[in-house]
Parts: sequence; structure tokens; C-alpha cells
Amino acid sequence: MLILHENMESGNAYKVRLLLSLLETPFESIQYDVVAGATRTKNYLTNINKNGRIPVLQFEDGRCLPESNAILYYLSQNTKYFPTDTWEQAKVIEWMCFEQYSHEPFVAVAKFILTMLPENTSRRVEIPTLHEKGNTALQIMEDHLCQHDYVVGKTLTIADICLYAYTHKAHMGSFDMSRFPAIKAWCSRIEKEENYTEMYYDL
Ligand SMILES: N[C@@H](CCC(=O)N[C@@H](CS)C(=O)NCC(=O)O)C(=O)O
Repeated sequence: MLILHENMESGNAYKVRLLLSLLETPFESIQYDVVAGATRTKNYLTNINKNGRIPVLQFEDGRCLPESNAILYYLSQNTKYFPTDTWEQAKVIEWMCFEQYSHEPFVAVAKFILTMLPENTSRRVEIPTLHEKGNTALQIMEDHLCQHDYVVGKTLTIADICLYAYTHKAHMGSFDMSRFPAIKAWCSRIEKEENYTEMYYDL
């Protein structure tokens, strides 16, 4: 069986869980306390991911694949969640790069600082900048989703799954999501998908 090395608080891990659920693919979850440094042990760095991060998908033969968007790409091949048209494939990759460079570093990190670190953390000084840059990314999504039901093409792809993960929990990073009605409607659309699963679940 597939093993997902992950953490329930991680949107990057949730992207993978959501796609596995949509595909009805069983997997075993191994949870890591990332704040306590559980992904920085010698064993983890040697055997799971030399970059010391979750998520990592481990195959039955022991191969390990880190990086959430690489995992989405791998799992979505020959499924309806990755387009067959080459232009649309490139657009999916474009949005997944956007997520990693212009969205996740701000939207995810604000949530991390406000929900995972102690209230008196000095990192709270980063919040105004994270909000400014995160809101720029969310506005780009909002403008696009005003014109389109899904990020690429006419159906759900891994571009949606990738962007949905941290966007639908952006309020936990104190982003004012009432500014983004098209994003809200898009989230509702995704949540109606058959085999959709919530980010948080009972361990
Ligand atoms: N680009 C990576 C980012 C992964 C990442 O930042 N993971 C965080 C949790 S969301 C982590 O493992 N942090 C622990 C650490 O850096 O020690 C991906 O998309 O998978």
C-alpha cells in the first residue's frame, strides 16, 4: 500500500490526500510533528526526504517522492484530473508554479504563524507583508475565477486541487475572504465533488 508521510495541518499534504480520496486510492498515513523537527532527524533525511519536509509519497518498492505538486502530477497521469491537451497541460503546470512561488509562501505561512506557533512568536511581524503578498495572489485567482469555473479547462484538475488546499483555509491566516466571492463559489464547487474529503480528520 502507498504510504503518505504527512501532517494534518499541512495544506501541501492535504493536496495529496484530496487527490488520493478523489481517486479512491487507499494509503497509510504517517504523521510527523514538523514544529518539533520530526522531519529533520537523520533517519528521515536519509531514508525519506533529504530536504527534510513532508509530504512524501512512498511506494511499495520503497521509492520516495517528495514535493506535493510532483506527487499530484504523478498520481493524476491517465486520470481525468490531468488534461490530455498539451496547452492545458502547460497551463496546469503554470498555475502549480504560481501556487509554489506566489501563493503558498504567503497564504500558507500566515496560517502557520498564526495557528502553529506560540502567540508571542516574533514571527508575527511578518504578517502584514504576508497579507499584502497573499492578497495579491488571491486577487489574481479571483479575477481568473470570475471568468472560469475551474482554473484550467472546464473540469477539476490538479491545478484546482493544488490551489484549493491553502486557499480554502486562508481565513486561518486572517485573510479576509469576503473580498473574494468567485473564490468562495469555486471552493463550493470543489466541495461538491464525489469523494471529496475534508482537510482535518480524526486521527
Ligand atoms: N514545496 C514543498 C513544500 C513542503 C513544505 O514546506 N512542507 C512543510 C510542511 S507544509 C514541512 O515539511 N516543514 C517542516 C520543515 O521544514 O522542517 C511541497 O510542496 O511539498
